[in-house]
Amino acid sequence: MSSFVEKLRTIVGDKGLIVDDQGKHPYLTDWRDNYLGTALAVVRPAATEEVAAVVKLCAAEKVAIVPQGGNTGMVGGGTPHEAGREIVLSLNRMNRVLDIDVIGYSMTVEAGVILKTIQETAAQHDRLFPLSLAAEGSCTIGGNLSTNAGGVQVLHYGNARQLVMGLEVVTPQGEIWNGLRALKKDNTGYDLRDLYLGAEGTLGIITKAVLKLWPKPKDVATSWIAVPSPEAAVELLSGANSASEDNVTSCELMSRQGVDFVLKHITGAVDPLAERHDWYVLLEWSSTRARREGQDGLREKMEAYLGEAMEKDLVLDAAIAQNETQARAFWALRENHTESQKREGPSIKHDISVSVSKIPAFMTEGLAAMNRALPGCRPVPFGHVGDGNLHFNCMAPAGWDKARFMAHHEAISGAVYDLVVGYGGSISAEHGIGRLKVDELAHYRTRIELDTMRTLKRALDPQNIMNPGKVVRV
Ligand code: FAD
Ligand code: 2HG
Ligand code: ZN
Repeated sequence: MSSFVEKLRTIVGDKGLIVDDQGKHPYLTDWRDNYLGTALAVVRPAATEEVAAVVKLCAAEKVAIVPQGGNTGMVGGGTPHEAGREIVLSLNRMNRVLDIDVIGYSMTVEAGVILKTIQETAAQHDRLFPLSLAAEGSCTIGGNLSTNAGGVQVLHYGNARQLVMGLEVVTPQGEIWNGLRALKKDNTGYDLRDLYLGAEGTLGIITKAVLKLWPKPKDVATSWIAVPSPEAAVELLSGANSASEDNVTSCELMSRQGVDFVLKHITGAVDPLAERHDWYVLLEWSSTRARREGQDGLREKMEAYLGEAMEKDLVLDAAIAQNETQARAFWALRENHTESQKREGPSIKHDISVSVSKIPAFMTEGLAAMNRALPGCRPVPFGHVGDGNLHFNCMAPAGWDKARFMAHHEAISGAVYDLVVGYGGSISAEHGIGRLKVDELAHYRTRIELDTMRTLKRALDPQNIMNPGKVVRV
């Protein structure tokens, strides 16, 4: 065993070190099975001081560090390279909720706490932590903050960046920055916190966070709606904002193709509507005001609104959940999109955004561009239409293997991204850059943007040991 690994063992103990191939394997590959890397060791510190000591050792020995949380990322940011002197630093043992301040609406947690645990802890105290995504049972808050994750409630509460007040970070030199402030206002110089949020582990390691909490909703209405087109979906959402008295918390668009994959691959999934339709919207309104006896609640208001929308031909058919079980079943149809596409076969993902009102035009042009790039491919556009964020995914023609499909990757993604940029949009709305989109970032961001990013990276991490080769090359 090398002396480097033995020094790691002195810091984190046997419990915090994985060196055998079988044990390391799950940490060396990504959720999408796109990458398989190597690492000298997987290191699992139990406390911030241990993280700092590991980073100091790596800095002295010039070993690179790949931080990892739940390893659910979509762009390979948490996976080590195929060759090189790297360790994976997993935060999964740092999984304690440290404090909940019910009066001050905040919670302090370690970086490795699973998102679902945070949601449940908040709920037990009659509070809400609104970050919500299909990977919530396995992703960690450190990963969420490092990717500035989005999810299904961004249009109301904002993305991860908006849900955090303070951070503790271990710098690439192994120093501990304690920025665990529960302050709503703090204009004391440059915002260091914002620098680390969304940095994908390239500038430092997030070890703790102070999160913002909200009042827990007391009245929720959820509907599964067939709409004639993406244009109708956008119009429906626009009207819903006032009809709901600004209580729209989710608005997700899906195509028939995506729903068909869920029905095919996910046991227990059921189409709530009798007839097939081309497009669907999952709309959710929620309010902190409880339903009152004898008064209309959100469900009745939503029913009235959808009735009016039907008369305007914005809605073809709809089902409103009558209880939580039904609402969960609607959500399962949406949340299982990613899993069912993985089971269906190879896919190329495009996590793009344009302004909400441009979604319909983008959809028409984008679908045509994809089909031109590879006739016979199976587009699966879906996602957070209320944020202008589509998962403009492209599945391989039926029966194709990954290698055959990937030969068309550049043509397909180039066509989609060129169009996105023409619309003033973004080539990564919520999943980040990781390793997958490093070249695309270099191509689509301006020289001054790239220079500024590189200047920051070089200043904070002059040895380039913090997740090198991810986000931006220096
Ligand atoms: P990891 O995958 O472990 O890491 C992600 C990145 O963060 C890597 O670059 C890693 O190096 C870095 N990192 C991790 N922890 C730290 C830390 N403590 N300090 C510094 N850097 C760190 N994403 C969305 O935005 N919206 C969605 O709706 C969504 N839905 C998903 C659904 C499914 C089924 C799956 C599989 C993924 C989905 N994702 C979604 C992507 C993914 O869940 C998010 O990116 C999530 O935030 C990653 O968290 P993680 O703990 O798994 O991070
Ligand atoms: C979602 O919104 C995730 O479900 C994953 O961001 C999207 O599978 C995808 O492309
Ligand atoms: Zn998403």
